[in-house]
Amino acid sequence: MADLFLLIPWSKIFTAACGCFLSDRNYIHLMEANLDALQKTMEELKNGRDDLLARVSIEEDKGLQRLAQVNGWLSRVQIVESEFKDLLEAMSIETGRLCLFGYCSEDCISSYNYGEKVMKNLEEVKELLSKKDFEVVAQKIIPKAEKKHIQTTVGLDTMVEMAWESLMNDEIRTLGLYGMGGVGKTTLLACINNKFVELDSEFDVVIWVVVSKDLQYESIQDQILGRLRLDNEWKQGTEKEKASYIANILKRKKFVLLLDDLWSEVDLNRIGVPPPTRENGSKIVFTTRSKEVCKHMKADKQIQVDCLSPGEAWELFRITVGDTILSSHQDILAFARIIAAKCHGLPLALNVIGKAMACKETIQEWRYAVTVLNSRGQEFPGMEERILRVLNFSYDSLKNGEIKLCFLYCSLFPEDFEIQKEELIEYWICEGFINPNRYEDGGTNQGYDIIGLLVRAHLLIECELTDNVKMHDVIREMALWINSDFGNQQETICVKSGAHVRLIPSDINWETVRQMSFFGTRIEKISCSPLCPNLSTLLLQDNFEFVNISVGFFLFMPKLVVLDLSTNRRLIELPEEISNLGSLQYLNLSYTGIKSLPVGLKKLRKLIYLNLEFTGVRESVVGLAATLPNLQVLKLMYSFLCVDDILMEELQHLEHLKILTANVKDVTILGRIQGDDRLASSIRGLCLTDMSAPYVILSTIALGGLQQLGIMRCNISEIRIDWESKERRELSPMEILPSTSSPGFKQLSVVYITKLEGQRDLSWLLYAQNLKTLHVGSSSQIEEIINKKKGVNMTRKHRDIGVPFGNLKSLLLNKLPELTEICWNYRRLPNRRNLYVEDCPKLPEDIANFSRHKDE
Ligand SMILES: *[C@@H]1O[C@H](CO)[C@@H](O)[C@H](O)[C@H]1NC(C)=O
Ligand SMILES: *[C@@H]1O[C@H](CO)[C@@H](O)[C@H](O)[C@H]1NC(C)=O
Ligand SMILES: *[C@@H]1O[C@H](CO)[C@@H](O)[C@H](O)[C@H]1NC(C)=O
Ligand SMILES: *[C@@H]1O[C@H](CO)[C@@H](O)[C@H](O)[C@H]1NC(C)=O
Ligand SMILES: *[C@@H]1O[C@H](CO)[C@@H](O)[C@H](O)[C@H]1NC(C)=O
Ligand SMILES: *[C@@H]1O[C@H](CO)[C@@H](O)[C@H](O)[C@H]1NC(C)=O
Ligand SMILES: *[C@@H]1O[C@H](CO)[C@@H](O)[C@H](O)[C@H]1NC(C)=O
Ligand SMILES: CC(=O)N[C@H]1CO[C@H](CO)[C@@H](O)[C@@H]1O
Repeated sequence: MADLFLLIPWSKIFTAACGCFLSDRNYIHLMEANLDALQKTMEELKNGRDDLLARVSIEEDKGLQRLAQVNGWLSRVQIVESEFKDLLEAMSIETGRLCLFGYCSEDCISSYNYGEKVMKNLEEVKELLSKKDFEVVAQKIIPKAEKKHIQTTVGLDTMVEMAWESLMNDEIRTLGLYGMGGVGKTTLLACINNKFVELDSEFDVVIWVVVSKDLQYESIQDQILGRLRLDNEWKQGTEKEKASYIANILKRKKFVLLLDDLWSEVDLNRIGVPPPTRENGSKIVFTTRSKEVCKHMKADKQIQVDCLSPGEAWELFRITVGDTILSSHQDILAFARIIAAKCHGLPLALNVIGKAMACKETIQEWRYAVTVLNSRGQEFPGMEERILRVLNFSYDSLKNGEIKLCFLYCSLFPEDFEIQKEELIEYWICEGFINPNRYEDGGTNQGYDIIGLLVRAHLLIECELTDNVKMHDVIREMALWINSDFGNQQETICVKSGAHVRLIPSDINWETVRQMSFFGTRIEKISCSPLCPNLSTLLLQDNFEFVNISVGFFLFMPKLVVLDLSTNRRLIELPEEISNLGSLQYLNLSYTGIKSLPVGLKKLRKLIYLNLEFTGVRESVVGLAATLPNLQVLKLMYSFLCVDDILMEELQHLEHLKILTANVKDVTILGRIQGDDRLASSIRGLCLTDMSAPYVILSTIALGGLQQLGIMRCNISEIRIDWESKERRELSPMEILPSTSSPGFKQLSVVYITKLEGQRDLSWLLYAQNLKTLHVGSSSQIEEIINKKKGVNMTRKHRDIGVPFGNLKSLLLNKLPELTEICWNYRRLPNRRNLYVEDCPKLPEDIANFSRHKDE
């Protein structure tokens, strides 16, 4: 309303009001002028505030914290603005008065006061305006505490209060929380953590560390340093160096260290954590399943985390199942109470079983559940065992055998390990758990469907931020336990992970085992030749001391379908006997030291997945198509193998190839790949390497599935994006989604560019609307990432190309001596949380400064 009023010119109103007895025309003019000025200045102030807020938000996205001065200024602006609004509203009354009762003295006095207020407001606005140019708006801080996501705290509130009270007691420096798995210790710790966030306590920093069964000091140190330092330089340090970095920082701070899931004593000294003394007021809180550990850690106080009381347990179960189902029938309610009681107040079990029951709508299903839970009548000594039995019901509720196998398979990965969804699905396909037929585009929706199902059943946990899943450790134990109980006590899944495994243990029953995992151990070499008639999966990745596999090892594994040897950097060769693995379908050798492939590889005719990314393999693969005719997935990116005429021909002969990542050196080869519809559409990753050419054409249509693009050591003056040449071609029936008019690499999410010459800007990146990660480095001619003219031109042409880098999550720029600008509307970029700039001397100060801070 007030705004509408502004449309009527002041002068007219005042002329109509004319002769007030103070009818000092000067006064009226003055007031008129003041109001005019006030509106203009206020407008300026608002713009100033918006600009400042934008600046602040950029800094805050980088993890900096705004200065108190800035906050003060902003709240003053708010007050002044609301005064201004009042004045605007009063204006209609004032002018009304002037018009109707222009001669009444009272009204004139009120109008005089009004004028005075306008004056005052104007002065304040002016003053604020003069102070709007803050040189610095925010400063670097490490957040004191980071909020944790908590699902539900039913029944935990008193526990939290009790733990908090103890912790605030000066006499208590180390607090131990112990209790069985699944009882909610981690949630309790998370509640404590969040209390620090909410209360803005006097502690300098609250650090959360996941320890877990297989105690690894370096991992603990990495988590702590990741929290304490904004740079990355410490990453190269040895354990000792890291300890001294940690000690150096923490000795100056009043800290809280939250250690989740201790299985044995942790030597704080070795980590570098100074003992929390009374003077320093620092605190350590840890959770563990064992009371012993509390003693060893010399906790000043131990608190047992108990299961929920029957009332609380029911409450949690009720909420998890949902009232709609429970109230649908009196009997269901009764059964539900019985089932909830079976969970013995263990929150994990209540959650998991509750979820399993949430989709059961008939009385019959509920009755069946009760029967099953009752039938295993034997009593077990340990609570945990009983709980596992109960959780087993949830497993039992999984629809079919394949889904169960998919679930059990996840227990092969180490505790707390985040499993990439796509990776998991590849394993499942090879194991034959899910439909091996890929869609034309290489996708496998069935796999994602099952993952979704397991997540909803609380059997897998979706990781925050990443596209990964993991298992609660009790659920993982359950999976291992279920497995050990099958088929007359014969173990079919065998998991040996963790630092303590240095040799292949002798207690493995190779005869019966189907899935074997030595993921992340300290094994140095394998020198046995076991008979494994039923072994189908062998996971051997991430064993950083692993150097050699003996000749006999692969001799008797006739059913092996999955062999993962990736991330064994010291492994440089494979025995020829790998040729005996006649059933092998999946072989991951990425990140190994392997430089040449054994000749025997050519006998693996059933292979459908081969990964050589990041290896030193360089020999040509003549005869690949003839020897490995079933390959569906071939990953060669960042190896030394480049697509040349020979490899090109081989690739064209791989009839079933659906997913390819490759390196290309030669422009004409690149053109030929894009000209071959089938081959081009299989490309997921492409690295242009050592290429020298005046221009390169990349077609958004031919390379529609491109997810990762690398450019290394190239001299290319122009990268042209071709988005129309095939645009009107018939859509293949698999393209179910309606094609939108906007051109671009819809799938492209990662771009790495290093040593690229010949280009001043990378404006073509605008065609990667969904880019999440961009690293550009060591390129001497790049001046801008996105050039304004080109960018504006492009967004004008394709309206829906949208904000450049609208989805960017990580931007790393280094050694770009000529870089002056990232993007013209850089300030509007969302998600700049992970911006790293190093050695870009010409970048504007506010961006460069941030990286300078990080280097300190
Ligand atoms: C767990 O559930 C499976 C599947 O129904 C069943 O075969 C097995 O006997 C159960 N295990 C135990 C120990 O109850
Ligand atoms: C192959 O191994 C690498 C390194 O461990 C891993 O990142 C990748 O996801 C694996 N690929 C698949 C499909 O499992
Ligand atoms: C191997 O698996 C088959 C079929 O599942 C089974 O019949 C056989 O007993 C297993 N062999 C051993 C030694 O466990
Ligand atoms: C691996 O072991 C074989 C014999 O078992 C030996 O010939 C070979 O030199 C070893 N390789 C390495 C790298 O130790
Ligand atoms: C890049 O190629 C151009 C010619 O295409 C050449 O003049 C220039 O020297 C090359 N730059 C580098 C760094 O090799
Ligand atoms: C803008 O686009 C037009 C054609 O669409 C082109 O002729 C012109 O050169 C472009 N301008 C710039 C600066 O790229
Ligand atoms: C950047 O840092 C320099 C010196 O560290 C300082 O003088 C300058 O004011 C800073 N600029 C901004 C915009 O923060
Ligand atoms: C932050 C703090 O108070 N640090 C002190 C902890 O105690 C040691 C010695 O006990 C002092 O040197 C630190 O200054």
